[in-house]
Amino acid sequence: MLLVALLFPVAIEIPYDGVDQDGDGVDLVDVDRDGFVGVLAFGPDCADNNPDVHPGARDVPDDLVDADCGGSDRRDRRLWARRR
Ligand SMILES: [Ca+2]
Ligand SMILES: [Ca+2]
Ligand SMILES: [Ca+2]
Repeated sequence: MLLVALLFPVAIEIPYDGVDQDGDGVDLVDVDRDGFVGVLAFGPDCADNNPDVHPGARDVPDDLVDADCGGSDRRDRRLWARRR
């Protein structure tokens, strides 16, 4: 297998460039493989390097991470009401 790997090196796939470098038939547009295409390929995944972040993911309030790609981190209204 090592000889085969040396004779036919697998090309490194460059995501979002519209070119299928590794010959699997498609350009790589879901780098973290969470099932959502990255925004750089006009998909909905706002963090295509983090499988925990995608539309529909649970957005933990006030952790400064927009986990559901809703545009901003969720705020815990009860917590903010208490602080006032
Ligand atoms: Ca590519
Ligand atoms: Ca993704
Ligand atoms: Ca993601």
